[in-house]
Amino acid sequence: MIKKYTCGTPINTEAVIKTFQSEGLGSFPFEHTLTEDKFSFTFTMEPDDIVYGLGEAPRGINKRGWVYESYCSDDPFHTETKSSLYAAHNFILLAGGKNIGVFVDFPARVRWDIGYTRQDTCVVTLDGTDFDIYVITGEKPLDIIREFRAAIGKSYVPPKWAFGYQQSRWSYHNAEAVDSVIENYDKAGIPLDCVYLDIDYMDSYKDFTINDAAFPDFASYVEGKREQGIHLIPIIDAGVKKEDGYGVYEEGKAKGYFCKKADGSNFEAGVWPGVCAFPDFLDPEVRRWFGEKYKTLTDMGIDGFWNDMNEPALFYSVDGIEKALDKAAALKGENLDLSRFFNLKDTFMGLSNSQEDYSSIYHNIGGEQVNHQRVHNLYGANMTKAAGEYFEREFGKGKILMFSRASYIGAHRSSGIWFGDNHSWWSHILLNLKMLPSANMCGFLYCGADLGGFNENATRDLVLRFLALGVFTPLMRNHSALGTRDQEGYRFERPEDFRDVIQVRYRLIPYLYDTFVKASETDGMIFRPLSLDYPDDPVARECETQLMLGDECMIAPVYEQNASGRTVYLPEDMTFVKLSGERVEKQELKKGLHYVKVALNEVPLFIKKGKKIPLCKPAMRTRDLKWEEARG
Ligand code: MIG
Repeated sequence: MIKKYTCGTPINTEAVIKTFQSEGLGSFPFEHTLTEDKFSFTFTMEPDDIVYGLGEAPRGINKRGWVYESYCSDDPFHTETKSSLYAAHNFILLAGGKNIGVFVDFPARVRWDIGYTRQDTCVVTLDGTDFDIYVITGEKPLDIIREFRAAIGKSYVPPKWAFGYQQSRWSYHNAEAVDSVIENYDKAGIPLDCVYLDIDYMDSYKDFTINDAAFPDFASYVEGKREQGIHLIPIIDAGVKKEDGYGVYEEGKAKGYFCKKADGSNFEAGVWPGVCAFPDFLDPEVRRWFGEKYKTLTDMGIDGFWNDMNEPALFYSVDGIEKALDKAAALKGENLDLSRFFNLKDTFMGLSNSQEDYSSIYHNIGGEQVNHQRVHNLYGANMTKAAGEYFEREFGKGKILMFSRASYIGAHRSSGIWFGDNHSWWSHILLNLKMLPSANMCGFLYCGADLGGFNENATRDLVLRFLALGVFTPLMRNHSALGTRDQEGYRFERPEDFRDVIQVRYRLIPYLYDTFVKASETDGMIFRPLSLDYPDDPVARECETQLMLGDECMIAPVYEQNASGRTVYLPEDMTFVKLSGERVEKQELKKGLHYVKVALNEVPLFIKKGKKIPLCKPAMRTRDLKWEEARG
């Protein structure tokens, strides 16, 4: 059962699509405090209770013992002491003595102290007093999740080819670079469906333009790749370059479509293109306008996009850098003591993504000027909705691949997400794994991390182990940052090991696709923590390195350097299957702890008794898969 509690006049986030009757705070079931500018509520947790949720967020599947913040953040260091990542997914589920779900539908900052200040207490604090909170009760945790998901609407389903293997890098600078990726993958016999175009495909980083020198006759180039069975996926950034004569900027400016400052002038900040203006995605008219801009690229045959920098990420604001430069100029010739030096340094270090800048932005919501901080967590979600709404109008559902960096619940209906700038760290294999069920609870089914890791240099074994987890994630994309070691599968010795792992993905695509569609249609989860399926099993309850997948199986990737296998816990008797290329090795294992060996070119999978997984023959492209061949 879902009960909705309303306070003040909440901004309509469009997260919930079912209608519920609002109740006042009088009957709100948690202890709470309402001040002039904050609302907080508290509940206690029994020692054995588990708190799930928060979607894309740091730390474990069980969120207890840390403090999180819903505040979409462009932060490329996903260490365990962080509180926020790029998304704001305000759903938590307390499971144990009591089962209760809470969705805080409020697009400003929310702080979740889940046993950080006091181990047995959860305190949720909203930076504002206009909100809806949905409290969901049900017999089992999975019932609560399903009911919540039914309220927020069906998850986005991408085209089938989006389940193929995808290769990205910042950047494949020109057509030759892209061609060489495809050729090398083909030569190594490694399947591939998509190649990504990072910011350098654009002319001076201007959205919806092409660098013609790098990609001459882009439309026929795209068509040629498509004949080879390859989809090119360009990036779109939130900021629009301020440049006279650039159509998107000129139009946006003339129509007043950009975010403003208090004085009514456009808010301007530097991102990749230099000084940019920022479309006011909170305004439906602007969404419609910006969404239609994607047509420039779909007209050229593009059918997939990734939306970036939409927290929004700001390197500096024009006002901020001016102040900083004045400060520096005033100090010229001075003898800088420590405090003045550090103050100056902090001024420059603090230019990016500054709170002061976010506070200076205004949106037009139904004719009212609304400060950005009140709606911060909707900005990227609404950029993505702008495109999603256009795609659906123009092409119908499920034709265009799209995923976003920033997101809020509700965007799961039009798009997927990726987990942003992770590192080529062993620990990030597990971070990736832990976010999967949490994202699923919040409606985001099409998701994945940068396989092999984005920042810093990857190693061959790390990429292989990362990919062996990625075989199961709906988005299976290898991506890495500018200046880091090349990590395409063919770059390392024995590329056939990469072929073996990626072919397993293609063998599983019919199964993974069906599992995905079923989860979307039934408001279910593709990935579940073991604790949800085996709540009475004390070992399963604490397992954070394995996941249940669909109704049939369990995954347990190897996540440690130099390990030739791992310890795995079987909550019931299962068949241990090692998949490698077309090879399948099976072993029956009993419930309990086992050490299993897994070579670098093998993908481990555990199948429940009486269940079957269909496999088809691998192919170089998803379009060449014989789906009907898939048999148990
Ligand atoms: O400031 O476009 O998360 O995937 O390669 C970095 C360059 C901007 C951040 C994205 C990343 C992408 C990169 N972008």
